Amino acid sequence: MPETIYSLAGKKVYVAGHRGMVGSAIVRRLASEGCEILTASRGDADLTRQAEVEAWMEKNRPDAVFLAAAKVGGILANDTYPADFLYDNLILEANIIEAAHTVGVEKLMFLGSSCIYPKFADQPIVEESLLTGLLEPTNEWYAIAKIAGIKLCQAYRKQHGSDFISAMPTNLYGPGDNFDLKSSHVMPALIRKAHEAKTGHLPDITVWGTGTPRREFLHVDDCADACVHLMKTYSAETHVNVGSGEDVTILELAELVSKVVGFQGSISHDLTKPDGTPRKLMSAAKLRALGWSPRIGLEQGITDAYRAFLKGEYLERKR
Ligand code: GFB
Repeated sequence: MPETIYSLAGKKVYVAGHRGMVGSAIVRRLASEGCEILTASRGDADLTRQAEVEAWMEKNRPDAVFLAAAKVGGILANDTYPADFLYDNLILEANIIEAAHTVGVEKLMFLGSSCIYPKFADQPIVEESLLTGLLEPTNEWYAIAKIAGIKLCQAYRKQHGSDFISAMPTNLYGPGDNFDLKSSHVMPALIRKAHEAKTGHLPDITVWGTGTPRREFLHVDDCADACVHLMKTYSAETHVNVGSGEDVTILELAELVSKVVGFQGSISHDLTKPDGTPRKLMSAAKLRALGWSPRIGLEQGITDAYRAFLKGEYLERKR
């Protein structure tokens, strides 16, 4: 195990985005770190309003920050609301990073996404592929905002010596996911579709696109564990991929979800919906070398996500 260079014990740790799937998983994971967890509801501070973020940071003065707040969504939401995905994410990350610098936060982790990489990057995608080619058009707006977040962390490190680092999670799923069929990612959508087809005795479920794109998935509790690990052991300019190191086709995923849910019907396709990037398997080499690997396999993780869905542990968003 690599040495702890930043202990969270006894620190005031602000989790921005604590009500989201990733932020809430980080809050759960931090429970065993002996730190004081700080969260801000929308009423405490609207993260898109600079003055409110500054005032909240001045008042609460965290030692460390996990920047997991973001406007997120699946392929259709990204493609339909480009202004929201670009503006909201740019503004909230800029507000939090600048305010963190102003109040002297010791360490900050910015969370991005695997969509920052070029659409046709060599696979598995190494961290150095950033900015070497054109982005996938369905989510370039979100990707540009996330690339700006990485660059903000690098810029504050370069200009001010700030210990601000970035982690780039792959496609995440698990408790607290968004199961709204228009705005969700593929995993929660397929879980919901398979469940409703099973309970409604429907003959099939519909998969968007051709089913041939490949995606890598990581359970959100593994992601939270990796983020805490990096926060304690990593300090450098380069962002770090956070993934499982394995991918499946969307059709294979639909079959696995059907198996877990117990849906035995067939799978049809809606070819009016986009496929998006053909493949985005990130290299896990750097994170492995830093001493972390995932614990939750895909089938086990889907079983847990389905359990959470049945218990109503999810977010329902309009978009
Ligand atoms: O998860 P997803 O929406 O996002 O879609 P991306 C992944 C693949 O699953 C695409 C297909 O090829 C979709 O066409 N798919 C099949 C479905 N059925 C469905 C369905 O019912 N719902 C959804 N949503 N997809 C997102 C980016 O890209 O990934 C974000 O738009 C972010 O910016 C996120 O980076 C992690 O993997 O294509």
